[in-house]
Amino acid sequence: MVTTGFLGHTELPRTLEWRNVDRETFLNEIIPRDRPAVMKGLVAHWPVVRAATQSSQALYDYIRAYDLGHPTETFIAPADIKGVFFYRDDMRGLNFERTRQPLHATIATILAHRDHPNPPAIWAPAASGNDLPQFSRENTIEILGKPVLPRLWAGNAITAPTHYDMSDNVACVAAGHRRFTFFPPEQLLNLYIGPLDLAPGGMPTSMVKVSAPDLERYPKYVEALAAAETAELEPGDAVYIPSYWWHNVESLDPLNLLVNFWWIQSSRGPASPFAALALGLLSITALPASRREIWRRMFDHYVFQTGGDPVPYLPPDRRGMLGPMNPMLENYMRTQLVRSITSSLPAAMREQMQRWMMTAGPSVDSEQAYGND
Ligand SMILES: O=C(O)CCC(=O)C(=O)O
Repeated sequence: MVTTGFLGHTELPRTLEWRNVDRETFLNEIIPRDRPAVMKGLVAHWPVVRAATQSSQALYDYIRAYDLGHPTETFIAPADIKGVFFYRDDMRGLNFERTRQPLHATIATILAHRDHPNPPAIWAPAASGNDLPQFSRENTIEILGKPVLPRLWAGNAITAPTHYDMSDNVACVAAGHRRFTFFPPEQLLNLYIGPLDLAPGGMPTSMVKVSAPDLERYPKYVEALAAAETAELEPGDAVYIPSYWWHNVESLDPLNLLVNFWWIQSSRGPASPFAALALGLLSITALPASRREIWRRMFDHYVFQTGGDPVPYLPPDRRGMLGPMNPMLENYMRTQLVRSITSSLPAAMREQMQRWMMTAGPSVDSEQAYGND
């Protein structure tokens, strides 16, 4: 492995910092940059931060008092993964086991291993604030201008490998220290993304381990590093992570708690762009190059609208799916899509899938450990 002669991830330029951030500063200075921004002390007043600053036991007691006790997804792995929740070396799965237990039970397990020299890696990612309603009422941020459901991330010294989320994010450190490494969205090619349908936290993830990059295998990662920046947060600090920014997050203490707020600031359509990518892979990638090229132009014209309004010559109310969306049109398009993608399935499966997709569909939670909506 080559690891000399390049900037280590801890030596990168620092993410810009703000102090005393209020909603105006957030809206007028931070969001328009469309880059990560550290907001020092944004949540230093939070009851959970005060409890964590007092002691780990006080933090546990605080969470225990408010946790309704619903099981939440929890990842556990032996010490030899060195805290990095990742792919297995043979890529035939992930290097951890999943279980479900209440958040407070996970914190108790972490504390029980606290003085162990080689504890297992333990991580409860994205526990829902709905399972701790009083917590969610007491620890809020004003800068978003509306209530947003918090998610709690508790773990020992673990690493969330480099991934992006489709939601914007304000991530607040409640306990322990966290090091973020950020890469701009356009570094996609230099980050060597793993399989789109198998990723440690559900979202597309870089194959490069930030703490020990294999530059022989992933040489262009050096270019990603040249565009990267880093931030180390302490309890009470927060960081704004714009959607699609790749981030690797290292929890640095024996007990760490992050509370994040995923929200969507820009307008968006009623379906997921990620689903469009999957459908593109199903329908276009296998076509001959000349046909793919036709579709590339079709997408540029209709979807990306690189030439502006694709149908200025049609009256606005006669544009069908090229016009403004409304619930009837949206339902019609969904029905057509479901028919089209299920048509080649065996009858029983097709009927079951059509019933499922046209009624409830998967719940947001089951799809989105990492905000893949
Ligand atoms: O800090 C962590 O454990 C991961 C958090 C994260 O990936 C996020 O807030 O999007």
